[in-house]
Amino acid sequence: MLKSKKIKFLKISSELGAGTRGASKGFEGLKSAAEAAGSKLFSDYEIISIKDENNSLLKNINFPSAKRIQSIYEVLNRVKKTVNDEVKQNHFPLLISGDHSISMGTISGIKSAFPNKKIGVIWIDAHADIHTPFTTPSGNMHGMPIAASLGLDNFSCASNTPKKEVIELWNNIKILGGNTPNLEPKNIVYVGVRDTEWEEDKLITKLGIHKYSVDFIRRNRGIKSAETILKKLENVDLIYISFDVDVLDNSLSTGTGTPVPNGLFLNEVKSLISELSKSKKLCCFEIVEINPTIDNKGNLMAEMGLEVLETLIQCLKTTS
Ligand SMILES: [Mn+2]
Repeated sequence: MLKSKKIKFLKISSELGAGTRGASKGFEGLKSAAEAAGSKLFSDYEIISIKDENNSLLKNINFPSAKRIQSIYEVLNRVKKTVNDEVKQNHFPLLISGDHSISMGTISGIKSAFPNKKIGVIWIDAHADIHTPFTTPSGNMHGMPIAASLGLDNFSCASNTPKKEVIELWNNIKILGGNTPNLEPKNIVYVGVRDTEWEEDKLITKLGIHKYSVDFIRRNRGIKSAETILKKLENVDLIYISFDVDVLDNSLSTGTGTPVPNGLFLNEVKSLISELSKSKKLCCFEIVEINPTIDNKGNLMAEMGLEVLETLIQCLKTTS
């Protein structure tokens, strides 16, 4: 990113896409971690809050194959609009979101601001999040943002029959950023993905999405890994990094809904993200899935997240 850009925090406490409750407290967790560490992170930048619809959690689930899709759609529209406005003003939106379903709005916002630009996505996550309402075993929409951004249904692996209303809303989400899908498969890079389901594996193989394992990042370190990843994205115009804290090893990712063993260590993530952030194409960053309410090691997960954000901002400020 260029250091001339103004960083703006976007706070989104929506947790409707997750199966475990509590990701809405991610921002508060980070704030407490910052206070405890004497970090001025949250006083140095403007924070824009986006209204959530978490009160819909009190209502019944009408659509098991895409839980809370109506309320999520409302939040996604707000996220899209705010991200669109910020990137258009040449600001750098740094989203602190609840669950990962929000990234459907984030990517749509970038696309609607720059309809003719090619967007690249670096998806740093233990999960591939390429389910659809037709394939999901859980119905949790935080497992669907990549499929939505690609405009896919994955009918050939379908095992659910979503209701008409769900299909309509899903189709709207797929084109939230404009009339064409937000992303092309070749412009997505998965980092640290290690917990997928067969419906996802089939699609990833069919589409030939680039994948870099934990071992690859460990062997190549930050600089070489970042170089390889950015080379894959050399034809895109803009890059968005989506960082799900569950990419970290489960010894560190204590406060997140879906922890997975054999993940990255903190220094590996920090060094990768600091190298990636040197790209002038980087236009937006998002951190998701911090859930302090289930953290059995105090506020460790948020402390890890804070360190990553501090490192990122340090690099953003110095990249010219
Ligand atoms: Mn994940």
